[in-house]
Amino acid sequence: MPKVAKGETLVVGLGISGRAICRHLAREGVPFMVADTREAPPGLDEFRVAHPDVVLHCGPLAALDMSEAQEIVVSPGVDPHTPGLAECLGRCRDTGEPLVVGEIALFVRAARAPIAAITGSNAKSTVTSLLGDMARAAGRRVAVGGNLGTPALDLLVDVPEAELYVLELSSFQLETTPCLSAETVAFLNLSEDHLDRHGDMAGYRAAKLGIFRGARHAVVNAEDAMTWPLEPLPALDRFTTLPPESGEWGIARQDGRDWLMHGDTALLATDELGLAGRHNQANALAALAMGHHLGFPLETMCAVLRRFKSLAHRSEPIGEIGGVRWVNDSKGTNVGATLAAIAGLGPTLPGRIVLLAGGVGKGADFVPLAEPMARYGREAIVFGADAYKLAEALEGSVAVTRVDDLEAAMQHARKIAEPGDCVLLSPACASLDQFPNYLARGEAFRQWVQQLVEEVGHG
Ligand code: UMA
Ligand code: ADP
Repeated sequence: MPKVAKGETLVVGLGISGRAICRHLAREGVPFMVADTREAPPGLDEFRVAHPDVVLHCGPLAALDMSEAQEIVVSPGVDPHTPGLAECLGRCRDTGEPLVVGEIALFVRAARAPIAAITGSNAKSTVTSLLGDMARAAGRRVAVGGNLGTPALDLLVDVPEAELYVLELSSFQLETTPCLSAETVAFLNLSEDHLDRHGDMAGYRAAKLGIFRGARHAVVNAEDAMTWPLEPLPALDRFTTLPPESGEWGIARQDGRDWLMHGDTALLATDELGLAGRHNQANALAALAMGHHLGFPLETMCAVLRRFKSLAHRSEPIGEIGGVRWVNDSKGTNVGATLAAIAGLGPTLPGRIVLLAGGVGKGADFVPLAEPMARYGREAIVFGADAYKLAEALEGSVAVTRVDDLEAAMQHARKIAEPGDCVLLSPACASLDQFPNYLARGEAFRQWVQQLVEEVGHG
């Protein structure tokens, strides 16, 4: 049986974070070997060039003897309960720390600047990017990454003089972080996702609650008790889309306009925000609360909120044709995200929503979409692997049309949408039955709409 040599660290996974972990260990002079459950992991060639002398084990982890490993650092896509690893889960190193950890545990050990960390089922990337921009505008040397893109460990060398790290963290990353010790954290919302990995909502929430370990300040969603910490923290802020109670960050109506508020203080009228929809107003409040704790001036943060446009594929306006707005929310890959997009955009429209949804539903229950679609929807056009499940959940609440694919859905939407309406691609599903990923799905939508805009423009 192949064996991890005594005193060596084992890196599990050769994806984006696995390769970043290898680079970090090499920089630190820590001896390590690598295992990947796949016979031909994607980063193989790059790995061989970068670490020609490092041993690589491909195949089942249970076929590797880990009994003398110094530490085991797992990639987020690998379930620590996998046979082989599971047996190591209860074990500790001689430092008292758990034997099995993830990339973020190594990052916490090495980072020399405060960490601001963001988790939640949805809106993580938006809030992470907003806070990163606010930090930059406030003159801080900031490094932004994590689940969002650049692996956290690479930030240590990419931005060597960083004064602040802003990290988007997934439940997978938090599950293997014994103590994050962040200066400020946000737990934005919790809705069904990744249940195949975490088993149930309780397991999924427990992983995300890891963000609070050692935190000095936290921002939670006043309307979602699942985001609240189980233990008291040194300081806590709450955001809500309702009028705020004292000290809360919320939204209130004054002089006929809605305002982002901190307690009684009006900060910015919501119609001045670069981002669309009520859900993004909540995201703006979460970023403001974190930035305020970090000492960024409110005026500076509001200036960022005025100019910050949506990230691509997140409630992203693509074009307007004959008074109909076309919005790309391809990143809406679960029911919670699509609910937020419908309920967020619905009240801001003169017309109604034509929803394009479908793909791989990951076993989710689509019934929660029925009520907001009854309130704001004109029609749901469903496609892809789980079209019939979506149709079943929505029929009776809103008109439903089943088509084969996204292109047929767009063609039908073009026929039935009325001026003032919004055609919203927010699939509530993964894209993998018909596209390589959500980006490709969003790009297909964008190209089709842009072509149509040109055709109409040219008469
Ligand atoms: N895998 C194996 N065997 C292995 C290692 C990986 O089968 O030994 C599989 C995993 O099951 C998974 C895939 O390979 O299907 C990728 O897993 P990984 O751990 O190698 O992933 P990385 O390439 O390191 O990318 C990870 C994050 N991916 C996951 O958490 C699955 C990326 O988030 C993140 O950007 C990157 O680290 C840098 O931090 C992506 C993601 O989908 C965007 N995240 C999930 C989400 O946002 O919902 C959590
Ligand atoms: P994440 O990184 O958590 O996936 P993103 O910022 O990429 O988050 O947004 C993903 C999707 O989440 C968007 O397409 C949108 O539909 C949805 N979303 C945005 N804001 C919210 C919110 N406040 N609550 C719930 N869903 C949201």
